[in-house]
Amino acid sequence: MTTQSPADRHRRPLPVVQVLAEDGRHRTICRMCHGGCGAIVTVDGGDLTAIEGDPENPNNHGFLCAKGRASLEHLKHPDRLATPLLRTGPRGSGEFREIGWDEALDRIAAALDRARTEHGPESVVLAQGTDRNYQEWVFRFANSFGTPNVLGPAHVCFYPRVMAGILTAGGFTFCDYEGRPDLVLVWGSNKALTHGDGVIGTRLLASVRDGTRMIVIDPRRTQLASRAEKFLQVRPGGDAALALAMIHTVIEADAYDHEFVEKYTVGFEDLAAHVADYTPEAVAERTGIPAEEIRATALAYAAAPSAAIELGTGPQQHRDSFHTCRAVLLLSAICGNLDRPGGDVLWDPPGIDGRRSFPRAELLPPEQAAKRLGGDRHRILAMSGWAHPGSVWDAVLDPAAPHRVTTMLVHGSNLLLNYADSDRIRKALERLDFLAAADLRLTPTAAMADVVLPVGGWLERDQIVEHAHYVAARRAFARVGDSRSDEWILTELAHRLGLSADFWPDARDSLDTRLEPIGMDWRQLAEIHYRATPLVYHKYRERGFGTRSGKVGLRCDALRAFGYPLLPVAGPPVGSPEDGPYLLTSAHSPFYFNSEFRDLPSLRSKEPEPLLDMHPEAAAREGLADGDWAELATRTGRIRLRVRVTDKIAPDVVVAPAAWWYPERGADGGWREANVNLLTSNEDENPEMGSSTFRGLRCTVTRVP
Ligand SMILES: Nc1nc2c(c(=O)[nH]1)N[C@H]1C(S)=C(S)[C@@H](COP(=O)(O)OP(=O)(O)OC[C@H]3O[C@@H](n4cnc5c(=O)[nH]c(N)nc54)[C@H](O)[C@@H]3O)O[C@H]1N2
Ligand SMILES: Nc1nc2c(c(=O)[nH]1)N[C@H]1C(S)=C(S)[C@@H](COP(=O)(O)OP(=O)(O)OC[C@H]3O[C@@H](n4cnc5c(=O)[nH]c(N)nc54)[C@H](O)[C@@H]3O)O[C@H]1N2
Ligand code: SF4
Ligand SMILES: [Mo]
Repeated sequence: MTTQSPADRHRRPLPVVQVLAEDGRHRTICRMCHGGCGAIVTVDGGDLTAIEGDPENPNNHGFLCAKGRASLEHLKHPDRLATPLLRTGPRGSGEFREIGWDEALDRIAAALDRARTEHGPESVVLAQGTDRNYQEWVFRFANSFGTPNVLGPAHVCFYPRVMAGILTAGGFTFCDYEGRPDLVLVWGSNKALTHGDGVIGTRLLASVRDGTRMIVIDPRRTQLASRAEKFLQVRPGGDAALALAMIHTVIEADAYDHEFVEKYTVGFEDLAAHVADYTPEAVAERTGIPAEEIRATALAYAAAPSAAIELGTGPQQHRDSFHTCRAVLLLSAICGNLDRPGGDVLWDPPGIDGRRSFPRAELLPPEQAAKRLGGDRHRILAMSGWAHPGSVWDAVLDPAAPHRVTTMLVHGSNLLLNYADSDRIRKALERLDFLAAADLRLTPTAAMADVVLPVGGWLERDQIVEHAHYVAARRAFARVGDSRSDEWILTELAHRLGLSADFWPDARDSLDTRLEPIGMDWRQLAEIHYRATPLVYHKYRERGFGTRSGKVGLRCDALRAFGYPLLPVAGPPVGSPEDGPYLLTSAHSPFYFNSEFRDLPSLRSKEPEPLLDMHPEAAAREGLADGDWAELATRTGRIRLRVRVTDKIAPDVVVAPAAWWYPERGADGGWREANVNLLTSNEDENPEMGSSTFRGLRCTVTRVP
């Protein structure tokens, strides 16, 4: 029996890095984050020796951030999993023994098959973290297997915005920096540091350098905020009220785009009547922004010849998430900014067998789709194809649940760190009959698994990268130990479970098939590396909007069937002052990617400890000084963080980092010490999307002696 915990790494041999590419410089696409920067990898003397930004890539023009530059450190890290592991000790103990791939896959297939026979395919949950360009494989596997239950962070990560877009305007929008907006509203997004799917922050900054004006709406005075012409320091959770008051102002001042509203929208009169009560004065306290500032911002936005809204996760991790996203989209629509150059452009897929078609939703029988967990409570989330996390934990823990969950296969998600109420998740993972996890590392979540599968990271797989404005080839340059890709694993499991008809003999064969619709094969794409797809504006003039009415639903009639409000509303704040004097929010770190990379020395040295941002007045009130340890608590739990005193936030707001753990602290990674999701819960989730409240929670802060 071997013990596989990071603390024991010096006793294990370093994983062997097998180099698959010839000596030379090779172009590829970085995936240390969502950004999709062009990168050049140098192979020299049979080793991967350097990585740099690709000056010819139109997305990043040679830029590579600190995380991108740490890619080889990540690839060759001593804690990389090199072989499949079978659990030998209690769940979470980190005691495993090495096994071969055949045994690992046979065991997982047997567990999935047993669950399918004994409890129905819906008792198997496929979990998937934030998208890493293989998400469509997880869905295809689930649909083919017959389970409607794919669990992911969609409810807090851009799906409120995606679904608001689809239901309102027939698609989701992204900012057209190429078209040089006159103004950009950066709303709860830290884009310059977090980047976005295929559209990195440097595009925003380049546009600002070229004259785009910028207004930032954020509880923190971020780097972007200090460069903006206006900064609105919104209270966490105040965004829906703010957006509605901006709509109110634009309509009251008659500053909207009459022609667009008349020709291309439905429900304007209803919207106007609905926002009548959302005066800037009425929302000033809720939003923390003086009425005059709200008015001035709304009018500046409406007056801009073209304006784009960069809407981040800040406003999407809250009970109002869906309504906020709808309200922001309506603001854009009535000001004529939809699908206009320099505005909010509707996503048009680049035509490959990609995100939309590859999952083969039609493989899932309707009676199985009806068993999607949370589908009765969070109808829009279910409609988007995702199971609701809180409902999944219920289905594991409640023996009387109508659709029990007994088995889970996790591809790239650190569940214990990233979902609300981590203690409850831990109980659920303990209760499962069988848990398998595919990851690069033995995370606190993978340490709970019965079988752990080692996967290769972004430098270790041939993959099609699909974005609105390009298709590109990510290449495999190395293999670490005996690790494999998620695509390979799912294909091998499919063959063992009688699902071969929906897959390929070898996962790599799929690459050619997926490119067929654009008249290419993988070899050709790999050769040209990057294929731009030109943006088309004003698509609605010919095709209409992809909604039932063909117009933008200011009043969203599609919501009637679900019993949800047809016009966006701002709910009351979550919690009450008795729960604590501070409003807690969180943000993603510039140097980590969610729970990843705290084990990479070059990045850890930049942010060695979990920091709690507090205003000087608040720190003084609690007897805390910069660098002190403090206990942060909510009704749900308590954690310890180091205080950083800063005047970049309001006196009654505190900010904690998302997803902090200590990879150096043994198998459980100290996951209960600084994990902000020990403080969050499945209460207060919104009906539409089930979004957890990660932003705007009542809390207390006390000194740790
Ligand atoms: N309180 C609070 N909670 C949050 C957030 C917040 O802001 N505040 N943010 C939320 C958001 S936006 C998101 S997206 C989620 C993120 O939730 P997750 O997606 O679960 O986040 P990660 O921590 O990135 O976990 C990903 C895991 O996948 C592994 N991995 C990396 N690449 C691959 C690969 O190619 N294949 C496989 N199989 N594994 C891989 C990594 O080692 C890591 O362990 O967290 C959410 N949770
Ligand atoms: N470096 C790095 N890059 C990342 C990630 C990472 O962890 N690190 N994670 C990736 C993932 S999965 C995602 S989803 C994206 C997220 O990218 P962003 O959307 O930029 O995410 P955050 O930094 O979590 O939040 C953005 C801003 O919202 C603010 N905010 C907090 N609460 C509120 C609120 O109530 N209202 C408003 N208006 N703003 C609020 C925060 O102060 C922060 O500045 O980044 C991706 N890229
Ligand atoms: S921004 Fe993201 S994609 Fe670009 S170099 Fe950094 S980690 Fe890689
Ligand atoms: Mo995310």
